[in-house]
Amino acid sequence: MTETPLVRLERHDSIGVIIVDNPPVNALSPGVPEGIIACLAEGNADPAIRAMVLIGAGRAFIAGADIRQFGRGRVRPPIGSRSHDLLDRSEKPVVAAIRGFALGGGLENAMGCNYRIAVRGAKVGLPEVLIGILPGGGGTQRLPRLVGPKVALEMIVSGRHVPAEEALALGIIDAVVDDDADLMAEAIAFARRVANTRPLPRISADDRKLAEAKAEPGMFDAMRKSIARRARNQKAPYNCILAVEAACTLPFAEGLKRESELFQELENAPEAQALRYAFFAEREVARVPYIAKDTSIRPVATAAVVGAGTMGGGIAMSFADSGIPVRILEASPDAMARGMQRIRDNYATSVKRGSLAAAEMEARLARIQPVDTYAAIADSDVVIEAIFEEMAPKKQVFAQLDAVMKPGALLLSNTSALDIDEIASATGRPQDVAGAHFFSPANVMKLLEVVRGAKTAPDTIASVMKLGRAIGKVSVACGNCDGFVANRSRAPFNTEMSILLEEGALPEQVDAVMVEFGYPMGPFAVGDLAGLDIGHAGRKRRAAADPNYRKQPIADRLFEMGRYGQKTGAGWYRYEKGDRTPHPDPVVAEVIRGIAAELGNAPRAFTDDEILRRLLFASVNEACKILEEGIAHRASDIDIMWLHGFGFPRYRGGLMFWADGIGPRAVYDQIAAWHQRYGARWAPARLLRELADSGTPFRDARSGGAA
Ligand code: T1G
Repeated sequence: MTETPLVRLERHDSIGVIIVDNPPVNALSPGVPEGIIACLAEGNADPAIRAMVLIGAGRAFIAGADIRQFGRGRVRPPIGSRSHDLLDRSEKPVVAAIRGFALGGGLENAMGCNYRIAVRGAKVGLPEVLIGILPGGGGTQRLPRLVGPKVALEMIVSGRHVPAEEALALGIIDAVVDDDADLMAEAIAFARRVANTRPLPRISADDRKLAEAKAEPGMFDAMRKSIARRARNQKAPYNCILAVEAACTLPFAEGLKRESELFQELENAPEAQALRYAFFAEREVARVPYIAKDTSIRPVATAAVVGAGTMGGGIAMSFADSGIPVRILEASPDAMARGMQRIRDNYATSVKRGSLAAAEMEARLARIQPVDTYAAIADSDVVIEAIFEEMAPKKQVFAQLDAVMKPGALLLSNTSALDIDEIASATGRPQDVAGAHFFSPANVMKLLEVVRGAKTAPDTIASVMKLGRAIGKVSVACGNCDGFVANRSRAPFNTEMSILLEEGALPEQVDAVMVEFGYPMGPFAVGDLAGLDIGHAGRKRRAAADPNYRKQPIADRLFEMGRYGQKTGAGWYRYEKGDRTPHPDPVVAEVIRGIAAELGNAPRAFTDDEILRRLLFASVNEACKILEEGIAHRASDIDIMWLHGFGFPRYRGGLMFWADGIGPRAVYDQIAAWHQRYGARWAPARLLRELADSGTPFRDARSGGAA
């Protein structure tokens, strides 16, 4: 059977339609740019063709360059001979017809055309910065000419997708047609109308909008200043700015050369390698080994949450934000009132910030219905228990749910660590029970840890994975153990933080190391935000359940002193009234000095590298244990959890990807040395030893052992 060509030219009377057909998203894989060039040449050479359309088959226009080709030593075609270069020199008019998305090289090819039309639901953008590179196909030179350098800067440095209506208003596209219109017919009609237009509009030949940069030369430095915090340690965002600046200072052809130089600096840099890894790892999480592709998914049209506390309210908001009506069950009227007020306040804050329209806030609130009986939630498709972290009350809730919920309802617990099997044992339908662990604040954090119990049915997990994506989360499936994957892999990091202080390190030094590494906030500052009282209550519960649980004397001392963090004006740090800026506090240093002395630890200096490796290697070692026990399916799943659950800097790929930069052998040797010095908590995982001996990268480690 003949293969469908990646690109073909169809003749519709005097209009040539160039169709890109490279499922699933018409990426510019090898052969696609060549196909566009060949069809364009054929159309220009055919006297019967007066104008052309460039369109994508399936659900997309073109999703951009094929990201899988990067970093493989690919040969980039010379400037002037790329598809967008040739489109820009076509004798006959070319109309880009956009559905779905035109992203990266997709939009760059569209901007090489003379005109662009799109369906209303389409989106366009230059998201290259999100994978550590920059628009390398003329995008940094054409977009500033199309919309002005200021808007171009914002679009290219943010990488955001722009809806068609906004793109029309900005001048990126020339017309919008209804989603249910026949896009090809509309584009052919548009091409007919412009077939005789001469001279043809060519973005590269129109510098008028660049004058904006002369009127506001400070826009580039202002952009550099505005991204300084979130672009820490990264190069791509700054090269994006330089490329747009070049568009405003160099002739077009020179600008293309400068763009190419700036692109070359990025493609194989560690930042781009890490961001490409994260892009594909985020898609790999959806592949759960025990779930067959054709597994039926239980539809979720209505939801319910049990518990109107911080987590329950945030979970309810996640459903309401995604258009799913949700009932929130809380027995205590006071608790319900507080819970509903907290939800309203959360939305009001977004409205005040301008990120949510007031009408949308009301629409979302209308989707959240407070109820006070189990009967009122019985017909919900899914229910998520989000009461406090104690097993007995959770089992009571699940016994009640078992008694009232309709058959096939998904019965989920938001527990962050407790045994899913024991919770399921409170019901007669363990196959419908799973963990759905949200991260606080639940309406903001994207990670959803989907925990399978011994009797959880595969289709239950498949349904919860899809439900997570439907409410804007990144769903990651894992097995059942104390702390599951995210918190269990993070626990040794927290232990090591405490021990470093017991050895005399100060919170501000540890936090400075982690912020310099790329975290938005240091772990001790985060502790002050979350509340030392919350941490203390958690440690008390764990100590009651586990006699070997290691106490944290310094944190406990601060709690006893009433230092709960920001909420009391002092915790690990001191805070000025009404200001959330953490200030090192000599009182804390004194507590640390005293306890370190009590423990017999002589004062010593700590290098930043020791602090960083003590914290992260502890978690890498635990991640290896989690993998060898089969609790996580693959190392990259753990990385996605760290990116979306703990704010690990995305441009470092994730915990395990970062460790590969040091290498399993070096990590093993260091952990083995700390095992000699500190004892059992640093015993190297079996899998770590195997990876070190075999030279297998951490990122290739799979459930049950090495790749
Ligand atoms: N290259 C290769 N594969 C891609 C791809 C791409 N650009 N985009 C998507 N895929 C795969 C993806 O891995 C998945 O594979 C499947 O397609 C469906 O994707 C010169 C240098 C387009 C908005 O950064 O943002 O152009 O898992 O699950 O949710 O200046 O994919 O099925 O095996 O994400 O509907 C710039 C990246 C490239 C766009 C669709 N373009 N893609 O989202 O589906 S660099 C991008 C996306 C560039 C030029 C530069 C999204 C999407 P699998 P999906 P989706």
